[in-house]
Amino acid sequence: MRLEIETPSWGYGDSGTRFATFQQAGRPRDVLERIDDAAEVHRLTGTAPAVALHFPWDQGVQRADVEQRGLRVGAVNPNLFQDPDYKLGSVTHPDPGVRRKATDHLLECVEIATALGSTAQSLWLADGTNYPGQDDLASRRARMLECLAEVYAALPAEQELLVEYKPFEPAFYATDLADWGSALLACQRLGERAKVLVDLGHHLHGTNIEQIVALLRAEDRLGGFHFNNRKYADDDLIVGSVNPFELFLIFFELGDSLPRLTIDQAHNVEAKVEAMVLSVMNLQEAHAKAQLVDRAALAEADVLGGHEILLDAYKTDVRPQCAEMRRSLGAAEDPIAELRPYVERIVAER
Ligand code: LRH
Ligand code: MN
Repeated sequence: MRLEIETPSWGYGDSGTRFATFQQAGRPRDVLERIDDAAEVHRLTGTAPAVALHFPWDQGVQRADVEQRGLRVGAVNPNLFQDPDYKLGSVTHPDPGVRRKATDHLLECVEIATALGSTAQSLWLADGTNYPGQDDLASRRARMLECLAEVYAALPAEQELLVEYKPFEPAFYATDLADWGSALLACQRLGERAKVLVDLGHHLHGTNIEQIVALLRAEDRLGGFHFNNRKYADDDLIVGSVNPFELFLIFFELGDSLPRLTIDQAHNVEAKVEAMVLSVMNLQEAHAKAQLVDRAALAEADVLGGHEILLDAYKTDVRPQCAEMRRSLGAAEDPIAELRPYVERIVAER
C-alpha cells in the first residue's frame, strides 16, 4: 500500500522508432490529456500518485493542473538531446557557448521543479562520440563536471540530482555517462544529493542489475529507477514483460527502503494507458513477492536452500493479495477490465 510509482508523461504520447511512429486512437493531444491518462492509471491501481515530466515536452504545465487531477509532480527531466546545437554534446561540448546554453537549460529546470513542487532533477545525457579521435574523452568529462557543479550548487535543499547512465545510443563509440561507475564517480564529485538512476534498459548483456542496485544502495547513492524491460537493447518495453525474475530480484535487493520508482517506457504498438496499468500491476506483484522472502531462514540456508527460499516467494501467486490491496486503497481489483470505459471515452472525445 505504501508503493508510490511515478508514471512518465511521455509514456502516454506518441512514440516510435527511427522506422516509424504510429498514432493511436485516443492519443493525448496535449500535456493536460497526458496527465488525465496518468490520473486514470492512479485511480485504477492506487499506487501511481505521481507523474514525471519532461521539458520542453511538457512546457506550460502548472502545478494546479497536476494536483487538481489528484496527482503530484514527480521528477523533472531536462532535455539536452534534441536541440541541433547539442549534436556534438551539451555540457561536454568543446564550445563554451553551447555548454553555457546547456547549463542554463538545467538551471531553468531547477526553477521549474521548484514551481511545480518537484524534488528531483532526473538527468540523462545523450552526450558521446561516434569515432575514436572525434574528441578528447577526459576533457569532455572535465567540461561536464564543471557544468554540473554549477547546477548542483543551484539546487535548493529539497531537490536531489539523479544521474542516469546509458552505454550507447545515440552515441555509438563513447558515451560520457556510460555506466554505473562513471555516474557514481560524478555523483561523489558533485555532492551527497547527487545519486545514480538505474534505467533497466541501459545495461550491456550479461550485466547483473540487481547487484548494481545492492552496491549503490550500500553506498547510499541509489537515487531511483527507470523501470522498463528489454530483450535486445534499450527496447523500453513493459516492465516485467521480458524478465520478471530479474524484477523480483531487484525488489528483493531493495528490501523495505524504496528509492524513487519511475516508469520509463515507449508503447509503440500496444494500447498506451493499458500498458501503463499493466506496468504498475507488474511492479505491485514484484514488490509483493519480494516481501514474502523469509530473510531469517535465508540467513541460515545453504547454497540451494537460499535459492529455493527465493523461488518459493517468486513462485507465489500474489495477484489475489494485490487485488485486495487495490480494493482497500479504493482502486480497482481488476484495473484492466475497469479501464475499458475510459479508453472508449478518450477515443470518442480525442
Ligand atoms: C534515454 C531515456 C531517458 C529519457 C528518455 C525518454 O534512453 O531513458 O531517461 O529522457 O529515455
Ligand atoms: Mn530512462
